[in-house]
Amino acid sequence: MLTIRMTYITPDRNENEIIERMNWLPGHMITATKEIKRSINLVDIIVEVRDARVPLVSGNKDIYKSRTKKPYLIVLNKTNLADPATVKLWQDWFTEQRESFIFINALDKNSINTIIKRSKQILRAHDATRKEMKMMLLGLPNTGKSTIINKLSNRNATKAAATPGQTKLSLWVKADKELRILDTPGVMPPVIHEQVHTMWLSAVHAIPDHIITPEYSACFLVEHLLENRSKAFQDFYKFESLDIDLITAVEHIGKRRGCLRSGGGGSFDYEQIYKIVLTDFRKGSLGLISFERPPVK
Ligand SMILES: Nc1nc2c(ncn2[C@@H]2O[C@H](COP(=O)(O)OP(=O)(O)OP(=O)(O)O)[C@@H](O)[C@H]2O)c(=O)[nH]1
Ligand SMILES: [Mg+2]
Repeated sequence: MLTIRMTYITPDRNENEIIERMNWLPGHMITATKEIKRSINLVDIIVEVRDARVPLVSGNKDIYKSRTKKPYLIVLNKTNLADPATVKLWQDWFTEQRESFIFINALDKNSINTIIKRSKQILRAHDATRKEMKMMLLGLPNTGKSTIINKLSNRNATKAAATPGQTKLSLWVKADKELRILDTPGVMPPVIHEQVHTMWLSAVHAIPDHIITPEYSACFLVEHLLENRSKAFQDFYKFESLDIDLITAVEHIGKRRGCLRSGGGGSFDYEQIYKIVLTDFRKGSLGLISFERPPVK
């Protein structure tokens, strides 16, 4: 198991406590997982929505795929936030694996329409006469399931929002005469084996910030961007050089964004800096970042 350094800025933070939280699986997700497994029989096609920046680690496929022979489409969403060169590597990899997959950006309607096109193609390969389609969308929290359904049905049929764990109950939405879609609550895999995977999932906000803490998530991101010599990160916060340590980088961001504690004394409001870093990253201001690369043969 790859162990990442968990001693960030707050000196007395209990490292074990953070590691224990790696496997975040609240009660409603356990119930939802059971319900999803039951509902699989009601649908014609399963569409699993993942995050294009972590194409395997944000996947849950084995849980469901092993239980069904239903047609299965993997949708890699938020491609507009992923590194284009790494997306290309993944496209080749998924093609080699003979998976049905598409990379999309759910904020773009054309992109969303490709889900319908691909699903119809896949279904017709099973049953050439089929017109109506019942589709289930599943995936980790915050991957964009509800956004996709709202765009497909042209209304806010189900709640979509920037915090993970928005959808708590499954909901059928009629998109048109021929298409009904089941929105399901985002659920985490039962076990995450690698600490660094938890950090990736927290960075892309599949796990809420209070679980790993904004400090660990933001510091992980700053270290990742420093190590990867991110030009966009350097330009956005106007670093003269990226040959600096974590604390210097965090305090530089604090200075630039005026994150000083009230009452003077020149001490930094670190919590404010962490929130800024996470928000800027998730908006895409710190560049197009892919965390995971395809497995090497
Ligand atoms: N940049 C970007 N943001 C997206 C994309 N798709 C969805 N989002 C945003 O991601 C956030 C989560 O979207 P939701 O549709 O609520 O995600 P969900 O999968 O339904 O989440 P849960 O119900 O919590 O499982 C929202 O703020 C969306 O606007 C995308 O392709 N690109
Ligand atoms: Mg949702």
